[in-house]
Amino acid sequence: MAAPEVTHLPNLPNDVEGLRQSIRDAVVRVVGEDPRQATERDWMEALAFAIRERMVERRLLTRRQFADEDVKRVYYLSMEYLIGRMLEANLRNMGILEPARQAMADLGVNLDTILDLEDDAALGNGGLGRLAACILESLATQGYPGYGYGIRYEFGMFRQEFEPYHQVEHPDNWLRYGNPWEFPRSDRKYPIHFYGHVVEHHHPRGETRYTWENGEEVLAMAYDYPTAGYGRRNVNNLRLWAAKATRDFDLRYFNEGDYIRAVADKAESETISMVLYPNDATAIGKELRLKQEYFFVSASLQDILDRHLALGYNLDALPDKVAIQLNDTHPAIAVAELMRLLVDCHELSWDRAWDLARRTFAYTNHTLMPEALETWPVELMERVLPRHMGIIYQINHDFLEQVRHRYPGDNDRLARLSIIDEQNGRRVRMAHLAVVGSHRVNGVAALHTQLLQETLFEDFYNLWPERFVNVTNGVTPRLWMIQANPALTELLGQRIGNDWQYDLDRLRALEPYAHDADLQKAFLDVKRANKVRLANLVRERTGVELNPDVMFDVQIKRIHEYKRQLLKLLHVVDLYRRIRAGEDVAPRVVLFGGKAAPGYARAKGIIQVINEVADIVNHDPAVGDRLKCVFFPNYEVSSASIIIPAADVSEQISTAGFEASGTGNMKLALNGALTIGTLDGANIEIRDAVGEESIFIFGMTADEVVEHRRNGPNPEAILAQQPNLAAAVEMIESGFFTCDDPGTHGDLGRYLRHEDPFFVIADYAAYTEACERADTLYADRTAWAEAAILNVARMGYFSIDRTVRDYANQIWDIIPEPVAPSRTNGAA
Ligand code: C3B
Repeated sequence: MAAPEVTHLPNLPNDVEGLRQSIRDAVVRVVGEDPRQATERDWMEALAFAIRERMVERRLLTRRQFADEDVKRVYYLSMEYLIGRMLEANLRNMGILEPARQAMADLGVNLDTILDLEDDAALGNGGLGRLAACILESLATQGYPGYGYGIRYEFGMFRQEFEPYHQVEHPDNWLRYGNPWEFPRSDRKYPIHFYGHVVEHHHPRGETRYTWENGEEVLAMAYDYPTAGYGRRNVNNLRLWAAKATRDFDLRYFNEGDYIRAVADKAESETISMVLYPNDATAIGKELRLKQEYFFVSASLQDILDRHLALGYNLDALPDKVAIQLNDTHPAIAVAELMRLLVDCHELSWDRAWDLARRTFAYTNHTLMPEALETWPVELMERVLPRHMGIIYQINHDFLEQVRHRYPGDNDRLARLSIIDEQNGRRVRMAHLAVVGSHRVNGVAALHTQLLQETLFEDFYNLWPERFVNVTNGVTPRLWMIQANPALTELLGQRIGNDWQYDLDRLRALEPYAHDADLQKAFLDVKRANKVRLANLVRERTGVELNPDVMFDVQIKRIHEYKRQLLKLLHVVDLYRRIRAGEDVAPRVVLFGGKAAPGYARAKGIIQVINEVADIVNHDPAVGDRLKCVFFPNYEVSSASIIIPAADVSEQISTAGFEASGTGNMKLALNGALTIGTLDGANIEIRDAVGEESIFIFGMTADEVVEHRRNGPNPEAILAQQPNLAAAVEMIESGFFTCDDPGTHGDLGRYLRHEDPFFVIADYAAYTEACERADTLYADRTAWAEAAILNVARMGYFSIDRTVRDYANQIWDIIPEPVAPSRTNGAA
């Protein structure tokens, strides 16, 4: 045992005086600047260091308690974490936001100015990455022993600019000034192998053993990001891996005297963690991507096994002490890697290892889109990960044996279920590997899980119905209400107290006041103030003036054909034409935000045409305040938290059957926006929760979409019957909105008239009818306020805390372990 003074933790004070002291000291000791000359950025860093020393203290207390209590831990493996800014969130969750504000003021610094200096940590594309960030925050808030693993990308999601109409991508150099939140762990490094070949060792009595030889080696080094729970002392950890060259990478070239080549090779091996692939819901199929996936999975599993053994557990206890969640198929190679570690490195028998692996893993599917389903050519897998290819063959062999016994002679079924797709040039189906290697598979909304069972995983569902569960997504109220919408948070506090911050179902206490005229007025005042805040930001970013007294109609999400930004755009063009023709239309601001994958030409074309239409509409004196159209540039977490509280209407208009869940729909509804939506993803559950009168549902159902496709859609026939829609399409394709080449939009016209793969034309009439219902309600301010208040009151189910409890109870079998106050050495 070490002496008490060695094991003692510092116990830093959290009052204004103590914080001021820490911040002032940090300017000198950490930033290395004279407080007399410190810049705002120096103060920001000093503040971050003062917070992080408090976070790490609680992190260590949390870790000690988890070890003492023998807890089961969950590890969340995700290629993406879309965290956003950390300073304010950490201050809030640590419970020191207000004392820190005062301490900074005492030092002559305005906290809000400082908060605005921070870059977003954008290590994700969209919904999937943001969900991962919400889940980590909730795990800590509810006191669950839960850890994230991912990649420390040097460049996150690209920064989007318009030049002037089309999207241009700029690198997101988010680490350029260093990062005060991370703890580099130079002692936590694991070797990661690629390429080489497998050698078999036959043992006369016993199983054949395999070694993976030669090839290349890269090191994965850990960077830790403490994650604080709100209103609790628990601080969990997000561990991100960075690639580092091994020391002997260069021997060969150094010996040959080729110094430059040797150093260039070092840089090459470090590219693994260099950049996030900016693709949302499309598989990339590049060798570097496979290497990224394996890199972080292998490092994470080695680390998990190390910790498990260091805590004194044996490997047979793995499923009792460890749950591993695969966030989509991106980490699915984990199934083969854990087998390799258990069988080749720890010398377990194959059958024992397989039993442990399957009971440890669970897999979340986030999409049914065929182009998002990852498959790797067998040839590529054999070259990059030869041992894993062998393991996958063995897993597949054992699995298909089982299927053969269950369905003798059904070869079609075998081919459909096989982990290897023999039809398309032999490919490894990662989703199949994930399902076979997991004890639970979940979809992310009720409809999505149902469709998984009926379509993508139908054969698996028939085989193992007990493996399939639904866990509907959620969002964290700490970021998406308390931080994003302080004015509504304040109002809620006055009316119903603050319990909802921990238990979002308590928002229901608002329901009885929905017709209260005072509350309605206060609610509308809050919304208006939030619209003014957004209008200021829009003016700053785009120069466009918005009138906060008209409806703000918002569609913010990745640009994708199935999400149907074109449907909203046709509505804008239709309204514009009618205004020019002297018709009286309800005034609105239409705001789009979102990025297109750089290689997704159709999505980039959609951005361009929206920008072109916006430019004409916003400058036409005949229009004035009746219609404004804005494409908000570089939509990210920090701008989402300004846009969402200002929305009156939330556009959730994907083609039914395509949006797995959506989470923006939840954030907007929670902030009092009314949804115009299809019966898709979680919209259905939102409708069930808020009631028909607080949502504008329209369009084909998922079944009708299938039916419509089967009948052979005919957009031209529909256009012939809808003169307004036909006129809008014509206006676009005729080049009305483009200044340079009028032919540029001819292609878009052809696309809508002849292809229309996501049924924008077929759903248009129903869509505009839903918009008109919204306009009518909006004109009645009392009725609108009531509906919006009820909407807020009934969104409790969509808290990420409920989502995380569902995972904990149905999948992980873990329980909360709140850190006891006594453990904090008496600290508040
Ligand atoms: C998204 C889906 O498109 C959303 O419907 C869903 O709400 C979120 O995941 C979270 O579950 N998704 C994504 O952002 N990236 C993918 N590769 C696949 C799905």
